Amino acid sequence: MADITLIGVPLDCGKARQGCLMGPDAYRVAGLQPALEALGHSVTDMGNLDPGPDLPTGGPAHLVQPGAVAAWTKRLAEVGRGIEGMPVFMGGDHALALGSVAGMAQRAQDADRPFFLLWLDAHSDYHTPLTTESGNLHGTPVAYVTGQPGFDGFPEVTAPVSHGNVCMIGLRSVDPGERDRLAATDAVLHDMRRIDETGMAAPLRAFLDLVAAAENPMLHVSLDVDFLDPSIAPAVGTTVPGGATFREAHLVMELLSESGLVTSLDLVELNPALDERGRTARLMVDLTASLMGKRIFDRPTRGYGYAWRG
Ligand code: B3U
Ligand code: MN
Ligand code: MN
Repeated sequence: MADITLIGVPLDCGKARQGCLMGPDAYRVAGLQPALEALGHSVTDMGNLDPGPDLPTGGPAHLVQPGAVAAWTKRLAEVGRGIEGMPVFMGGDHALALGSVAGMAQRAQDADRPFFLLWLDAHSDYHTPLTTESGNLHGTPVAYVTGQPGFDGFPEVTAPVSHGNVCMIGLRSVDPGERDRLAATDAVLHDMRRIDETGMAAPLRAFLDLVAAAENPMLHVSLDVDFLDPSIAPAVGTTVPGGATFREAHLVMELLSESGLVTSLDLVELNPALDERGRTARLMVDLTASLMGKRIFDRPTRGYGYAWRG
């Protein structure tokens, strides 16, 4: 069983539309802590973080609140680096991943462990402040944590994630400014076209095999609500049709759980103001429970090649 720390991140500065600051409380109201405790985990809620004052930043004038995002990045990277056990970053928009992923990658480097990143999202979030058209920094975390230039005034990335250790699943909205730079890397990219052909299990298992082959790896999962189809998860500002179905999403979580490889998690982009009677928040709680071991029936790890290492 895992020692889980819930970290409230009411970060809402990664884009113009407000509402994600209510995300942490929506997860609390939807019963995230008791759902994980019912699975036998020990769970501590450390409450909501405060980023402190904005940092001085540079970059193009159309960036949305870069000083606030930089302050959150610094705070979250410090918290992630220092945390024991398994953190769950309850967002907040996806700009929180600049800090959560940087912090977890630093923790991995401190412990001399290889670090892997699974990005479950409709978007590739590979803009830099120099390429983003919207100016929304929630579209930039993967570029930041892999050490791309252009993040003036942001904390230096001292443990950059290598592209070959990044896997994205669910892609269906990638801007031209991201696509060519991303395609030139060795990141593993699965768009929904690929998922239509193969289903979720094969590409995810292939990535988990890669992770499992590493020596004592750490795996961070960043789950954007818009990975899911908007028909099951309406509470997000950037809905894109054609996302993961209810069963596909649970399968991803169950395979991740069986792998025993996941060491940290982001839950991002939930906007409770757009939800329908809390159903998206509840679905995200259910998916997190699947990731943390909830099963219909137990399946032995036989055939998957992994053992639980929690
Ligand atoms: N790529 C677009 C849209 C976007 C990225 N991430 C989200 N939306 N959630 C942009 O604004 O960077
Ligand atoms: Mn995202
Ligand atoms: Mn997204």
